[in-house]
Amino acid sequence: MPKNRLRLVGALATALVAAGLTTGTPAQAHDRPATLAELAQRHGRYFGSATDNPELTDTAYTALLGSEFDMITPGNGMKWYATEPQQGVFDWTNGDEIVNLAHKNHQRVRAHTLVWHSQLPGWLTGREWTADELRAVLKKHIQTEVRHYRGKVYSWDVVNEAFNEDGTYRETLWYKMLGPGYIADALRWAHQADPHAKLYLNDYNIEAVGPKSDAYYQLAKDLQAQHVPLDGIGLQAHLALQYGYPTTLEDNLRRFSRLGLDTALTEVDIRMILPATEEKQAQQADWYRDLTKACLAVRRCVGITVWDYTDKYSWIPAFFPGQGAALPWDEQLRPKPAYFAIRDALK
Ligand code: 9MR
Repeated sequence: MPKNRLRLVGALATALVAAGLTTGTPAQAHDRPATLAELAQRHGRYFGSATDNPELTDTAYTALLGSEFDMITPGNGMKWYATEPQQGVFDWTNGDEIVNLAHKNHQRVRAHTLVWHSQLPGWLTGREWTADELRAVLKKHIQTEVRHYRGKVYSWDVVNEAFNEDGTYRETLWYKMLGPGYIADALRWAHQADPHAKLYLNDYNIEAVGPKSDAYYQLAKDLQAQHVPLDGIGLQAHLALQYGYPTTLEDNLRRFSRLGLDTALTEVDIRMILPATEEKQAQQADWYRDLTKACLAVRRCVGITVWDYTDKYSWIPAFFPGQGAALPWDEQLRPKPAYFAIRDALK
């Protein structure tokens, strides 16, 4: 290129940079809208998303996952079937992939989940155990997994979905063989393996005050009285427009706060019967706004996680045929009214 042409190109580049018109200039970085994570951080909260390993090849998806959120939950990668597929043989591939990605993006991890009745490997459910055998299997699983992720995750959902709707204990393999004490044992074992991880009990349909959330309230008090390490209660918040908004959510969060416990909305989605009309999307947006405000109103509600962020990867359509559109971004990764309502509430 002749010298004067070069000079002209140089001058043009300087002018563009001064006008903030090239990508990556400070002016433009300043103008980009704050992410949900940044908005939540102004309140001392996080805003998270679940994700799952098969989705991580979708680069448009991972771009938003890596930028908009500051907390990540593996939707499946840390569950028992994935992490201990044969007895005593541990596989960290899926969990590690998500933890490494999160850390690369400066995100923390809500780890999920150690003790559950679902997604257990065949070797565990396919035979009978004595109580002593089962207790040893459970302890080894918890301690090996928690030790593996020690120092790498913010929290653990130690026990998931332990109660029935009426507040009685769910008759899981664990409860039937070990009695209700399996919950305290699990918390103690997890605490030994990583004394810094926040330990949670996590369940759905406990957003409102009612028999099921009452059961957690009572259990939390009992565990505290026995000095069992418990840091928080996770309210999954898989809501559905057709069942109504849990109007006592804020009161419910507050009563757990008063026990000195953290709370979090851990698996938020708000499904609807399809088609997703404008009216239903507007109502959904109101609910997202309201639940965000409820968390912000209660000091110990530490953050909100959506159960993946886009309808493209939602679990809902497969589990509730004819329902869906539950998340703040649509299947094309375009933000929906719900996304703008969350921003609103965080501003
Ligand atoms: O998102 C998970 C989905 O991919 C699995 O197929 C499903 C199997 O039960 O589990 C989903 O996650 C669940 C979570 O682990 C616990 N709370 C309910 C969630 C939705 O089912």
